[in-house]
Amino acid sequence: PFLLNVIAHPIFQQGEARVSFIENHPELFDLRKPQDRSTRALNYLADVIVNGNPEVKVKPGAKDKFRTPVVPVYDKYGDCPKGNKDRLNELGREKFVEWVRDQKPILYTDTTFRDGHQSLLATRVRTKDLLAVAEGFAKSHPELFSMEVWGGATFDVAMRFLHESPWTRLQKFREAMPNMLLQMLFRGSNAVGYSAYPDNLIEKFVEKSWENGIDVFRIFDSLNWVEAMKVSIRAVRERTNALAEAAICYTGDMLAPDQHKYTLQYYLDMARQLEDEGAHMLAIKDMAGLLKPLAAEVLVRELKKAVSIPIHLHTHDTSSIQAATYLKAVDSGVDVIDCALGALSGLTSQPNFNSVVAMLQGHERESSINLDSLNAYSNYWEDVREWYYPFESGMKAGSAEVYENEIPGGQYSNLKPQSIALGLGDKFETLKKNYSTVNQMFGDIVKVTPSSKVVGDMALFMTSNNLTAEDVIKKGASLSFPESVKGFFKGELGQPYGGFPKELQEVILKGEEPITGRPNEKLQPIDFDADFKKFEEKFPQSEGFLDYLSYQMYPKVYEEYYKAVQEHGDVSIIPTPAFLYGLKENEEILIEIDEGKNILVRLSYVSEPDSHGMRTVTFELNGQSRQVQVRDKS
Ligand code: 3PY
Ligand code: ZN
Repeated sequence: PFLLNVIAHPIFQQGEARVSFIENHPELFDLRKPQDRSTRALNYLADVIVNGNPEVKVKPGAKDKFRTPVVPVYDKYGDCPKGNKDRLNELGREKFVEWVRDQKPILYTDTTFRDGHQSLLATRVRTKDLLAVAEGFAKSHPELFSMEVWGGATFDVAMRFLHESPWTRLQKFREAMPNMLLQMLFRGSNAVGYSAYPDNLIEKFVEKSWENGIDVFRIFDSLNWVEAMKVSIRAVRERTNALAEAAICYTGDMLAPDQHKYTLQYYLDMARQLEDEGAHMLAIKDMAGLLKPLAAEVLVRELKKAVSIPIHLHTHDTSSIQAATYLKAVDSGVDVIDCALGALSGLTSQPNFNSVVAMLQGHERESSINLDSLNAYSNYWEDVREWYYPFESGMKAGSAEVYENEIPGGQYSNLKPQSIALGLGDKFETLKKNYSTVNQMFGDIVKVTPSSKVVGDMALFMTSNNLTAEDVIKKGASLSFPESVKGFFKGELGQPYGGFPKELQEVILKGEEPITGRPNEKLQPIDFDADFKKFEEKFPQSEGFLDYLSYQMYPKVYEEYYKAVQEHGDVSIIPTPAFLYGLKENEEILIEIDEGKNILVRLSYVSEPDSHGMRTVTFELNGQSRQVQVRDKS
């Protein structure tokens, strides 16, 4: 096959093949046959046509008319205007951070590519749909502080549900947006996962994320435990030229008269510690949207006095009043705010970028942002969002209940499908109440991934077993608690502020001793050379070291992803409606199987199952008939 690859190559056919030709064309060593890509794409499509996409839990054909999203026009061949990535390169980190702090106009981070769809569409938006507007957006909005594009749940969802490489996604963003600061959400000692990893893996992950495109690392700890954030902050400072933006997670209501735990003083102390640890910027991470306007006014004003690094505010609009929070924060001197483009904003996502820009027109800190252009991009997302309708949370209006249940925006959109999958669909109200009960049982903790998952798992457990808080203590000895809950009380996510509630801890651990130090400390450092070699033996067709890091984060998910890629090739090339819903008879799509190389696929006919349960799916591929046999699993 290698020789065939060489002979078939256009340059070889032009008679220009020399020794260096082979060296310069590593793709020749891709010994899979060239037609494999289209064959595998057809196999995948045939399977979805016959059996549906297993992730899409709606009736086939429930909705089969979609508008075609329009990508706003931009100059594809024109130069890319300079942005803050260029500024960071020119000024270096210290001077760049001063520049941010000294800016009077408010700066924006666009979260559409990460938190926006994580919080509204269960993180399901595919690279193809993001990439379609990446370059145009970067060319039209170089004035933004940053684009949040990676990390959080995007890493595992890309592999788990979309069968895409998160690393390839990042590399493509980097290429499409060379002028923009690309930002990621980093869960400190949990990286992009749900458990603690060895320190040297955290360091390696930071290094490789930077090498592949990340400029701003927003680092948090799910219990606000600064001790657990130090390794990541140091790794960003010492191994990269990126910015370490350390976050304080905001919870509860700072101004409530009965708030004695998460007080203004608590946040100021934490912010000072993070600055002392070397953070270049400070984030206020209001993951559930609990920071009310009056609290924001005080918090930002006092933080500005307490630290000298710029302050970046992140919130979720679950209550629907967070634009007011931004107005107060802007008045109090916040440096950067996070918004999502109109059509992917609001509710459990960020406040509406377009409307916030309009809100600040005439304000002394107004930035010049082209609102018409933002609206055009929002219209693109309005149409794309329709494709993903099975992943909508069902929430239709803002809710003040969030002040009670404190469910983070990114988790809310997942909790509903999770509860439906467990047969608890009609108990969603009880589940939300239990979420808040569990928080009190756990001693009122910070709830953000992964600690929020522990609270969610316990709430699901209590809801499905009809347990009250008293039942848990009384019947605890005979209950088999979720693994994540046991791990949490063992100290595997670190130490919560104020410690664990002792009685519940004893009930849950059933005599096992918890740890009190950093969980990562106990983990053996990885011998990368030896371990990577083993990985390559196990996964000979992997994409190398970056895939190895994915495997380290999520061994099982990676293994499944690897199998899927072996079977169906790169499914990220398939247009989203076909990826999710297959094709209807006579429907035609264009698939770019290689750069600039398209195939035209039309579904002709699906046969009835034969006596072995196999159906024949007949396509036309570039006008030629192709048949695929698929087992009907129904
Ligand atoms: C994540 O960690 O995925 C989050 O979005 C937390 O807010
Ligand atoms: Zn968020």
